[in-house]
Amino acid sequence: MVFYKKRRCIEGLAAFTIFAFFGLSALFSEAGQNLSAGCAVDMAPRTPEIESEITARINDEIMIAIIAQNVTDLDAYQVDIVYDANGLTFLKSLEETQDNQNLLKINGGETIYMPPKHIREGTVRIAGALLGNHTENVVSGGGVISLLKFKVLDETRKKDVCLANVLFPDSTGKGDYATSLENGTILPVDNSRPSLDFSFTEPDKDGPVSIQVKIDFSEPVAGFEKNDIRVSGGEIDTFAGSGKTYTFLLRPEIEGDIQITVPADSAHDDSGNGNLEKNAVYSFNPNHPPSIFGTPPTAVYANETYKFTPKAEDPDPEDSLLFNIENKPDWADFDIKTGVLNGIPLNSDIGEYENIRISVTDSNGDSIPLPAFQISVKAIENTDSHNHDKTETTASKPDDDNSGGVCFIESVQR
Ligand SMILES: [Ca+2]
Ligand SMILES: [Ca+2]
Ligand SMILES: [Ca+2]
Repeated sequence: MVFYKKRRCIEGLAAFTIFAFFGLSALFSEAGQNLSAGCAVDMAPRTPEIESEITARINDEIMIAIIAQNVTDLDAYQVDIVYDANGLTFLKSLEETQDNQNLLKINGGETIYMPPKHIREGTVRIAGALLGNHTENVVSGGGVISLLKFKVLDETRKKDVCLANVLFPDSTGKGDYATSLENGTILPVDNSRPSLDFSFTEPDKDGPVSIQVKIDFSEPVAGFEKNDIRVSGGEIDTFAGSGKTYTFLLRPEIEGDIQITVPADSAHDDSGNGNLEKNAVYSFNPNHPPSIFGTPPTAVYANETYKFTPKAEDPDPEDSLLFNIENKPDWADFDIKTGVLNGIPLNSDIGEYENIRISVTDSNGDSIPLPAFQISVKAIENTDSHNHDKTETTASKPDDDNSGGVCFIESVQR
């Protein structure tokens, strides 16, 4: 992966030029204008890209490259490298390696590469130049101008390697300071083990019984597969995911608690740290539909009370029940909490009330109806010979009967 993160290191102005540093000014050819030149730290010189970050462990010896960029007719350079002296020890600098030819040499010129100079704690200065005054040897473009080797003293924190006072001088003693600088960083070693969390999405009550399970790791992991997940009481379907997030469908095989486990070291992070074990329990309690019973009276005399109370149950202890009615007669009231249908029809209500439907619904929306029924509201017959059946009706003797006759209550069972 290639990063191009810029960092600035605070560094005092270099008080002297490369000429004071070398004392070799007479030997230099003339550099071109390098006002737009840049310089970068490549933390991994063996790859062609410029990497701004690497990870290194304590006691590792790391080589970094200093890259001149966008130079014109370059024949000399001077660069200060400012590093974290508590986390790194500077070991040596090199003009070039087998893998990295020095930019100044690409046109066949001879060079001088000065020994690195520790100008203060945590700052080393490097410099190099073409020898002689051969304009055909000056170079343009970009490439390695120096390599530096450090030893890592501390792997627990980030350590920066910054550029300062990057000077591309000319033979007059003046130089152009590169203003576009790309620094490097040594990242701390990752010793942390990935952890993970489960989240569950409740099944759609109308769909097939499956629970959407999401696993979120604390950092990207590799090597995590369906077979890494142990499930007791269910099956895994349609496993997918990468990096930090994975999903699958859990198909329950039992009612009650389903155990899910991701064992330790099922997956690992970029540094090879295996994950911590994680257990979860999903309580699978599918809804059971309610049931409703009762035989509504199907006839009532005008001016008498009609009352029907259905009985309903639900196996799920958490569920509460609500009743509903369709085609309720206008003369009756209906209580959605008890299901009671209750009223006194008047003479004006005499007639047939058909297709009355009472149903009960549980907290999960499952609904069960009674068979549709009808109620006949009849005129009172002026006779003594009616039988009473009060099993489902509440009889009440009228204290005022407009018809003047004797009142009887009739309950007609379906
Ligand atoms: Ca590289
Ligand atoms: Ca980690
Ligand atoms: Ca239920």
